[in-house]
Amino acid sequence: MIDLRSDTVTKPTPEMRRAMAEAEVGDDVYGEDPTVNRLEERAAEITGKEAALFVPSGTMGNTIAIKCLTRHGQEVICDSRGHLLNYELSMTAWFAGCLIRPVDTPDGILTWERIAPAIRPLGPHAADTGCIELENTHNMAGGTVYPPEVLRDVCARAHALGLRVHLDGARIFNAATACGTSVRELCEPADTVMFCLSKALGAPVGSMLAGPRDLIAQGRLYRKRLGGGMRQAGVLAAAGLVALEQTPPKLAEDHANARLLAEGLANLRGVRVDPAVPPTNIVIFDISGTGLPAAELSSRLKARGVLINPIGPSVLRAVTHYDVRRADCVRALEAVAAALAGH
Ligand code: TLP
Repeated sequence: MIDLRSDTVTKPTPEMRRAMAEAEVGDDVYGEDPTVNRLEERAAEITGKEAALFVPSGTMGNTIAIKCLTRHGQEVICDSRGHLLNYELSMTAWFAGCLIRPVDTPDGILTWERIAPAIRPLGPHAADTGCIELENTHNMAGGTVYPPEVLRDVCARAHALGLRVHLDGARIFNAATACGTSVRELCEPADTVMFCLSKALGAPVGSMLAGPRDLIAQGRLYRKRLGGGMRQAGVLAAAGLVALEQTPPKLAEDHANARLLAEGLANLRGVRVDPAVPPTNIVIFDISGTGLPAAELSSRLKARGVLINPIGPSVLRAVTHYDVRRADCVRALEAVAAALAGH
């Protein structure tokens, strides 16, 4: 099977498995797992923040960040296609007691011009804005990337109003690769950042939440409340450390493979790719011009050995990662062309 459903499907590399087997461990709830501690220090260093916290998932990282940055009853500004709003089972409401104020964008990029009208002061008819959330890269907009100057501008203007910014950087290493800059530069303007070890970086489990020391200490307690106290988690952190050192240089290849897929798809009649040139590893394509439902194409592809998920009635998402190579993408394109034949 050529699995393009997500970059979450990667299997740990032999180096990761070796590091996991040999990891030095302790009870992390007591702060005594040396491998987790090393991973947290490394994540803080890479993002340029005071401290970091190892969490089981990106969802838990975002959930804890929003809880730390808001008060019950506030609003969180977020792009309307954001992961926080659409794929985290309403955790912002469930755990932080906040409502998401969605903002439409053509490309997933929240500029200040788009954010400003959504900011609300507390009043008899409105809840106030608690924080702003940005997603970089933006998953459902097609792996789009914030220009670094937009990130800096949004955060500076938010801070001037006393508002803090959380960055959902699940794929921040992809963003840094696409911009030719460091992860640190992209994280610097935001107050907190979550990034995933288990997406494009290829570790089997885990995400990091980084930010100011006092906020991360508070986040550690929320992690425990959510059932995320992981004890001898060094076996997982060890794979994360390997992922951090070894995978970032390979991401450009995933991006080139995504471009190859996008160009091939755009050449098929009735298929539209959004955006036309995906900047990172996510290819969103619309097949409404073929008349075939996305779910039907997905099942036809499965029968041909290719997994691609529908994300709407006529839209599918293909994600490249280190377990699919260029030749696999060429085969996947052939499968799509064959599955669409006659449509
Ligand atoms: N994204 C998954 C699915 O949930 C859609 C995927 O296959 O892409 N932020 C962003 C931007 C994400 O893309 C994801 C996962 C998360 C947060 C949540 O991470 P996990 O799955 O570890 O909770």
